[in-house]
Amino acid sequence: MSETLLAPAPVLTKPPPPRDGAFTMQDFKSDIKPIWCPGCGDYSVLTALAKALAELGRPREQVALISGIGCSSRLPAYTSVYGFHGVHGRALALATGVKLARPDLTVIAAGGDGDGLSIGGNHFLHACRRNVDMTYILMDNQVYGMTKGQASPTTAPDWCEGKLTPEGPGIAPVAPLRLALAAGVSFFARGFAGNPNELARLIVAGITHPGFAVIHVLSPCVTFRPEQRAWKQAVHPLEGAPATDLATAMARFAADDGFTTGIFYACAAPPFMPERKRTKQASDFAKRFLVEI
Ligand SMILES: Cc1ncc(C[n+]2csc(CCOP(=O)(O)OP(=O)(O)O)c2C)c(N)n1
Ligand code: SF4
Ligand SMILES: [Mg+2]
Repeated sequence: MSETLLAPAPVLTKPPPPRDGAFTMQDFKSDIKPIWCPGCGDYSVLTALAKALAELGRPREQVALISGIGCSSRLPAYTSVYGFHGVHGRALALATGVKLARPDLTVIAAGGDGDGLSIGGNHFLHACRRNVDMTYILMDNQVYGMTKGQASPTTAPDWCEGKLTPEGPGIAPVAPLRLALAAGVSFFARGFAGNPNELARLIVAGITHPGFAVIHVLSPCVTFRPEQRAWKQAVHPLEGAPATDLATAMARFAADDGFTTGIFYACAAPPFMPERKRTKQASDFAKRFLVEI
């Protein structure tokens, strides 16, 4: 990885897609070759996202993809939409700012379980209750992949392979669904990287939902959690239409084994979008940072 980091920035040569409204998945992928480990679930998340964007048919300059830090947070570099590879745990804070400043954009945040539920857990709670109209792709591999395999908030208490927790973390994992429902989320779906077509459908549903939509993706880390290859056999579809009331959604959580995929909850709640009067220009703000010498 270090060699790649030291390499000169690649020149983006990809021509813009035709403007006739017909996009393909390839139009939303960049020319940069992902450096994820072979077999990493994140490849399929990229494919599902590109497929979803092609289906939605929004020109790539009208979409912003914001991430934090982690293997999963490399996602923006591999797409052709506007991207911001931000600071660890701050994807949602950054995405909120982008959406409030540019409500015309389709704003998507993406990142890992460590990024979104550990250092960024506070932002996750407040994004759920604030209900800004954006979509969060939470790529969960139950480990800190990028920093070589430490336990994350979603790691099972008895996982003993992490060097920092040789006897296992020993505490109950965070359940993103329960956390999101308790914090007031208005849309929650779970997908599996190994089912990119279903995942693309869930991402489209999340983007078209008016409000904050969480797409919780089971995305295996084949390097530090090779046993997650068995997730393919464990996932199963949710039965029934999305719950529209909290009690039904909570009951679904109670019956959930963590491998159910589909839309758990979608309720109508007004998205947060303060009325803004643009009395100041960007240049007025820039003047405040001028240093006279
Ligand atoms: C402020 C700060 N603290 C810690 C780190 C080190 N760090 C980088 S990525 C990461 C965790 C990544 O885990 P996750 O978000 O689950 O992403 P994954 O690599 O598993 O996709 C950590 C702790 C950092 N970059 N910045
Ligand atoms: S370390 Fe894990 S999460 Fe990171 S690229 Fe490799 S397989 Fe994917
Ligand atoms: Mg992770």
